[in-house]
Amino acid sequence: MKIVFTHAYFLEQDPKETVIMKPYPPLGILYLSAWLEKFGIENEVFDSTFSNPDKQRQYLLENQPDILAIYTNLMSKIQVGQLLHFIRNQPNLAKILVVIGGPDVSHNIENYLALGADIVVIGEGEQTIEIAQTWKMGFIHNLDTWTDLLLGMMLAPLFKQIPG
Ligand code: B12
Repeated sequence: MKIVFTHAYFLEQDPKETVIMKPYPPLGILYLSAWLEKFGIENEVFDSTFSNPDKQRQYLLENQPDILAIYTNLMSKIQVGQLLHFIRNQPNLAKILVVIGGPDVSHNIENYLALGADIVVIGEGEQTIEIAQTWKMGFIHNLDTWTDLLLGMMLAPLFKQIPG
């Protein structure tokens, strides 16, 4: 199960910040990555800050994650939309489960779902990312019924014990 965390803030697209030059680490996805690692669940972080959209897309085509977990805020939402559009129009990325989180989702749930996100997470994402993994492993079949969600919440902690 390949899980990749990313965002869509590119320093090269932020002329102000290239002058100030105090870019910051994407804390939200780093917390989630550390959370999964704590339970032996391997994952990668593609930090887009010092990269560009083409390199990010090439990385996805080469690495083919099972789950792509994306941070979005009002500053990067356009680039996130473009990334989603790219993924949903790439036949060989069709099987990716896209999970979106961060401060901008709570006000734009329908938009992110319409852009092709599978799961939109409001608030802290630690538990949801575990459930997403349980789902992708095929132990629950969908997430639109309460019973499945409850099952996912019960099963997810079990999978923390199973390394890798
Ligand atoms: C610290 C902070 C900053 C720091 C940097 C934070 C960082 N390193 O990530 C600095 C000062 C650099 C900053 C800058 C800006 N910020 Co600011 N910032 C905050 C603040 C106060 C705390 C965020 C934080 O670090 N939390 C700790 C981390 C661990 O939590 P988190 O990021 O929320 O992540 C958790 C969840 O969101 C979720 N999650 C996050 N990502 C993902 C991804 C997935 C897939 C999933 C499932 C879950 C998930 O799970 C995470 C772990 O529990 C928030 C307000 C708040 N209380 O949240 C505003 C806030 C996020 N910032 C905001 C804004 C507007 C900005 C600026 C655009 C301001 C500006 N005009 O320049 C810039 C954006 C710069 C940019 N390039 O993106 C807004 C965002 C609003 C929106 N709709 O997007 C907020 C909400 C403040 C507000 N109320 O307006 N910010």
